[in-house]
Amino acid sequence: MIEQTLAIIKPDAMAAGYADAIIKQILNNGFNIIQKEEINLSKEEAEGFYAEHKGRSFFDELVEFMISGPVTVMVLEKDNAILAWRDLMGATDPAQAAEGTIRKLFGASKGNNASHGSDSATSAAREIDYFFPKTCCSH
Ligand code: IDP
Ligand code: MG
Repeated sequence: MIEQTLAIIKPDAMAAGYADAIIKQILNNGFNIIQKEEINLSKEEAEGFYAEHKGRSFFDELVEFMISGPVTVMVLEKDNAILAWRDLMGATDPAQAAEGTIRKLFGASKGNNASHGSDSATSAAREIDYFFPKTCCSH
């Protein structure tokens, strides 16, 4: 099934100059990038985006990281996009991520792991709507 998912190139990867290489990987893997915007998240936006993690030990660190510099937010589309993008990113911790994945190639640590991807259809609909209202399938 053709799906859409939300991808973010996180501040670490943006600052290191990896954005173009990551976008190249996305296109090489057959995704269509149907929305793309470089933005600076406010603290409130970052907290709201990661609301599911509120109360976790790493929440404050995560929010500070996500507002530390610009990010690129994108809507990716292809067959099974949600799982396909999670697979291409690799495991949350770059040390555990498979060879050739984006987090393995460009991530430095479990926190600074270069990219975000929606983890389910429900998350994808919410996250796409969070940054690109009226884009996703839920409308
Ligand atoms: P995911 O991004 O692979 O879905 P989640 O468990 O949803 O992973 O965590 C969201 C983000 O929070 C991670 O991508 C990472 O940036 C950060 N994070 C998760 N666990 C830790 C941790 O133990 N220490 C620091 N940051 C973490
Ligand atoms: Mg997650």
